[in-house]
Amino acid sequence: MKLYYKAGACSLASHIALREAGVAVELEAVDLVTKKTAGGADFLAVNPKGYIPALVQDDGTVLTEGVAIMLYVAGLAPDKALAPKPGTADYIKLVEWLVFIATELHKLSGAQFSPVITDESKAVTKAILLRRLDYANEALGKGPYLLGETFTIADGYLFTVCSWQPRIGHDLAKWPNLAAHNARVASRPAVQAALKAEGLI
Ligand SMILES: N[C@@H](CCC(=O)N[C@@H](CS)C(=O)NCC(=O)O)C(=O)O
Repeated sequence: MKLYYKAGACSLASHIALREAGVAVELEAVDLVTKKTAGGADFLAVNPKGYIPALVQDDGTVLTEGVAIMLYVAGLAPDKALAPKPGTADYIKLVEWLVFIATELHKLSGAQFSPVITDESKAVTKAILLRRLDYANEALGKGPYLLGETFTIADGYLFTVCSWQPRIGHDLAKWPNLAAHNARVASRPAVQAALKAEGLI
């Protein structure tokens, strides 16, 4: 399998899921401005949506959208319990977290990096983001993970979006539960391996 990624971007969550699942993966970086892959290919031919992550399966099938990729990867390694059994109340809770992280934390944080969004708009979305982070901090509580005792794909995703916060002027120390979660997830061997492979540590 091949994961198209950008170091430290949202694709890190898919990368963490793959490492946690123990799935062998080849990585290829993408320049998100030129839409060229590190190998010089046209990334738009892989994902016409032009964004990462994109996962190319061994049979050539291309899967996009981080949440879909993470759920797919969790399904490849049921023994790793990266997602609860589909249809259970815990599974729905997982989906609730994944959607919240994707549509609230990920997108509101991503807007802060945009070169085209005005400072005025950024200030508005930042205020909403701060409220969402307050909520995540409260709902997570002591955890240790979002669903309780067991690490799931949502934890790798929360870790990824929280790792961006200092770069947009948010000290994670403001949210002690998120800060503790971030450190806890960072210490996992699979996460260390993903960070190392992306050149982040
Ligand atoms: N809906 C997509 C969004 C992915 C996304 O926002 N990717 C960003 C990096 S974190 C990106 O590639 N942006 C470049 C672009 O949109 O042109 C998902 O959840 O996977």
